[in-house]
Amino acid sequence: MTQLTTNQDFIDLEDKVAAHNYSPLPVVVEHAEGIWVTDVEGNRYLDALSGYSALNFGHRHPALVQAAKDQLDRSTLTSRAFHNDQLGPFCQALSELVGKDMILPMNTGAEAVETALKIARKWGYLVKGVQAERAKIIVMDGNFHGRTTTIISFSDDPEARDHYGPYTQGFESVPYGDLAAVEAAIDDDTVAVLVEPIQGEQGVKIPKEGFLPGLRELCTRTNVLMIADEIQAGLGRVGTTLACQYEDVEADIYTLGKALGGGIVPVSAVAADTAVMEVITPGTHGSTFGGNPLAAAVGKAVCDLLATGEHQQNAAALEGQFRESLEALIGKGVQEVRVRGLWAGIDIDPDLLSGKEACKRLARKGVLAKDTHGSTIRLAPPLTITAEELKVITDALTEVVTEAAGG
Ligand code: IF1
Repeated sequence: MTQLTTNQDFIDLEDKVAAHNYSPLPVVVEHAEGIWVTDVEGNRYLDALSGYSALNFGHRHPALVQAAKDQLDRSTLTSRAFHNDQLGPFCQALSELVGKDMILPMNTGAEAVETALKIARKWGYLVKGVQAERAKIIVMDGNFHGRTTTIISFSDDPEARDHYGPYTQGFESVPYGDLAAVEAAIDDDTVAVLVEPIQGEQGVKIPKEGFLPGLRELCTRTNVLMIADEIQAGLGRVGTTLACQYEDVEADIYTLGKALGGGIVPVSAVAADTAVMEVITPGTHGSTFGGNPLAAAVGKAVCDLLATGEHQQNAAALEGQFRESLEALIGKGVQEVRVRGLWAGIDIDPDLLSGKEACKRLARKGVLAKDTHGSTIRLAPPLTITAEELKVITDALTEVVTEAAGG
C-alpha cells in the first residue's frame, strides 16, 4: 500500500478505486471546523460551498456533534419495526418549526422528493378523485430535485438525464416563474406542482416577486398540492426558516434535507398536514434508516438551533453586505449577481473565465466554491460566518475577476 501524504497521493488513489461521478477541485480535506477546512498538506480554506447548504451551521457544530456523541452511547438504529425515544421529539420539533402537523422521516433529499411525489399521487387518487394511473405533476424547467430515475425523468439537464431511460411518466415541465404557464398546464388530472422556491443548481435563480404567492393561490383554487422543495434553499439559507416564508407563502408539502442532518448524518423529511399525510398508512411507504435514533437526535438538535432564529438573522443581516460587494463587480467581469440571505449566484463573463476556472483561482486564494453551469458560480458559506469572514470571500472573488480582466 503506497504511503498517502500529498493531495495528489489521495487523488490518484481515488481515481483508481472511486467511481468518476464527480470532478472535484484538487483539494483533499483532512480536517474541518466551523467555516474552515484544512487539506492533507496543511493548506487552509474558507468553505464557501457548505456542502451545497448541508453545512449551514458550519463543520462539526459543537451542539450537533455533542448530540451525535450522546446518542452514539445510547442507540443508533432500531428500524421502524419498533419505536425509539428520539423519533417523536424530532418530529415534534420539526413540525413546530415548519408549521405542519406531521413529518415523514427519510435520509437523502431525493428520497424526500420521491416520498412527496408518492404522497401527492396517492392524495390525488384517494382524496381528489383523479382516475387511477392518470395523476400529473407539474415541474419547472431547470429543476434539480435529485438523481433517482423518476426525478431525472423530469429533468431537462442532459447530464442528469441522458442514457437513463425509459423515463417515469406523469410529469409536465413549464418555464420557472411563469404562472400563466402553470395555470395552462393544470387539468383535472393534476395533483401537484413541485417547485424550488429558489433554483439552486440553476445558479440561485430567484423567481420574480409574486410568483410564489400566485402559485399558492392558483394551487388552492384548483385543488392542487403545492410542494416546495426546501432541501437547499431552506433551513436558514436565505434568512428565513423556510425560503417560502420570504413572501409569506405556505406550501402544502415541504421536502427538507441537507442541513437537517447538520452535516453529520443524512437526514431528510417530508412535512405536511394530516389531511395530506394520512394517505400514508402502515406498510405503504418506508425506509430502513428513516427516522433512526441517531439521525433523529441530530435532526432534533438542528431544529433546536433553528428555533432560536440566530442563523436566519445572521443570514438576513449579512445579505446587504454580500449583495453590495458582489454587485460592485458588475461590468468588471461579472454580468449578473443574484443574492438572497447568504446564498449568491454570480454569472462571470464567459469570455473572461469559466465557472470552473474561477473556482480553481478562488481555491488558490484560499476560498472553496463550486461552479454550477457554464460561467456561473454559487457562493453559500455557513450561516455562522461573520461580516469580516464574508469579506474574505468577496475580496478573493474581486481579486480573481480583477486579475483575469488584467487589472
Ligand atoms: C449532486 C446539484 C445542488 C437539491 C434540491 C433535492 C436534492 C438536491 C433542491 C437531492 C441536491 C445536491 C446534489 C449533489 C449536488 C447538489 C446540487 F448540483 F446537484 F444540483 F445543491 F444544487 N432538492 N442537491 O439541491 O438531495 O439526494 O442529494 O440529498 O447530486 O451532485 P440529495
